[in-house]
Parts: sequence; structure tokens; C-alpha cells
Amino acid sequence: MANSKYEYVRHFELADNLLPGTWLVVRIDGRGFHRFSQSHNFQKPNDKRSIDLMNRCAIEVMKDIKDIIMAYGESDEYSFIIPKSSNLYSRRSSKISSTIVSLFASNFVMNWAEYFGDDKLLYAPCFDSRTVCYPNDKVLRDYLSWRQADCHINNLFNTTFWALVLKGGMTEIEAEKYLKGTLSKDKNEILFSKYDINYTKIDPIYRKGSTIIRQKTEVTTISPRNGEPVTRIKLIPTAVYDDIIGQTFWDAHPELLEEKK
Ligand code: DGT
Ligand code: MG
Ligand code: MG
Ligand code: MG
Ligand code: MG
Repeated sequence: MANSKYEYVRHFELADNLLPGTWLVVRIDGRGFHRFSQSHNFQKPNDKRSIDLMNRCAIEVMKDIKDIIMAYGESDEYSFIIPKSSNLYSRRSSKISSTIVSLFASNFVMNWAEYFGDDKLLYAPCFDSRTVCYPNDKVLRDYLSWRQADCHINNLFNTTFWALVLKGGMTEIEAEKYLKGTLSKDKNEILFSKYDINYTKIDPIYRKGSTIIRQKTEVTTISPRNGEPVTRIKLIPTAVYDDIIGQTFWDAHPELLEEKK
């Protein structure tokens, strides 16, 4: 191939390959979603439409990028997990981060109306992205536990805060002051004694966040040859709302941490 005299500029591009044999985690996060959630009148403390849309985007990303074995989402963020053995894009960091975040964001826009109906998307949403290497299964599980603990802490705070404001008639500043220095057990007690809310009975989608795994699912299609329905078992990315900190989830899904050949 004839090279132009300009070709040398290619050498200014530095390699950014991630360490081999490590878990890769791509975390994307909505930019300025505090304002975005206000502009789009998200329900407080949680907007189910927003969670369902985020989950849909993560599912579409996993349908497209088969190397991702699971994903975990809460609030305006999603973490995508790529196994140690993967050679996706030769493990180039910016290629992996940018492809996943771009696919996520375009799906967010493309599928908005399906979840928000007549509530129009008012401006272009934006997400940031980073890819981090985690050297072993323990650190990967600790990473996921960190995100799920963050979901729990934020959701307990937000549930109590918005109960005080929306049901208790406090101003946001009063509620903030009231909750300052309170522990989890205090917030549970406020919810129970003042508002008859048993926190542990709140839908796990809010308390636990969303985990997308590839579940064995029966899929029926019509054969193009004879028009007969054919049922096959396929691995379909599906949202579950489980505890992923404890051992039970990992025992139920041993394939997640198994070394791929
Ligand atoms: P950033 O990420 O540094 O650009 O800034 P933000 O504003 O995106 O902040 P972040 O990511 O720390 O927090 C996420 C914000 O999104 C937080 O203000 C709460 C809001 N948010 C996310 N999901 C919901 C929801 O379902 N309902 C409501 N009301 N707000 C939500
Ligand atoms: Mg932030
Ligand atoms: Mg954000
Ligand atoms: Mg966030
Ligand atoms: Mg190209």
C-alpha cells in the first residue's frame, strides 16, 4: 500500500492496552444527572421509567458486545464486566470505554419515548466512561459490593429524605438537617414509626439496583423453511434485582467467575 508522507503522524497515537489476565470494568455515569432528573421531572426518590430505560440500554449494549458477562446499574450509572480472558479490541482502554458509552447513550436517546411517552427528551444526555482493571475475583466482587452498598446507602437516605419532605411537609433544608448524623437504623425507624414504611419490604429494584446476567430463556421462532414454530434455549441478557454482596448469588451463577478457556 502506498503510504503518504503524512503517515508518520500515526506514531503519535500511544498504546493504551489494559493489563492481560485481569477483570475489566467499564463504568459509565450520567453527566449532570442531578439537573437532568430535575429538568425531566423524575419522580422522587426513584423514577421507575428512568431505571427501566437504563436497564434497557445496558441490555442492548450486552446484546451487541458479547464479551460482557454481566452488568450492574444503580442511579445514573452502569458497570459492565468483561472477563479476564477477553481480548475485546485487543484490550485497548479508550476503544472499549468509548464504544460502550457511545452505544449506551445512543440507546438512551433512541428508546427514551418508549419509557417516557409524552414527556419529551429536552436536551442531549451525556455519559462519561472509564475502564479499570481488577486483578482477581475477590477485588471484582468487592468492586460490585461497593456499588451495591452505594445503592443501598443512597436509596435509604433518599427514601427517608423524600418521605420527610413529601409526606411530612418539611422543606428540603429541614429534612437535610433532620437526617444529619443519623445511622441506617435511625432512618429505618423514622420510616417505620412516622410513615408506616417497612424499608425491607420496598421493591428490591430500588434497594438492590439492577444486575443484568445472560439467563437461559426459551425463545420460539417461526421456521422460514416450513412455517412451524421452533423453540430453542438462548442466553438472553435479563435484569434481576438480587443481593450480589452475599455468597448466594455467586453460588447460583457459578459460570460468572469460572475461567473461560
Ligand atoms: P456528575 O456525575 O458528576 O456529572 O453529576 P451528577 O449530577 O450526575 O451526579 P451523580 O452521578 O453523583 O448523581 C446522580 C444524580 O442523578 C443524583 O442527583 C440523583 C439523580 N437521579 C438518578 N436517578 C434518579 C431517579 O430515579 N430519580 C431522581 N429523582 N433522581 C435520580
Ligand atoms: Mg459524580
Ligand atoms: Mg452522574
Ligand atoms: Mg452517578
Ligand atoms: Mg473507522
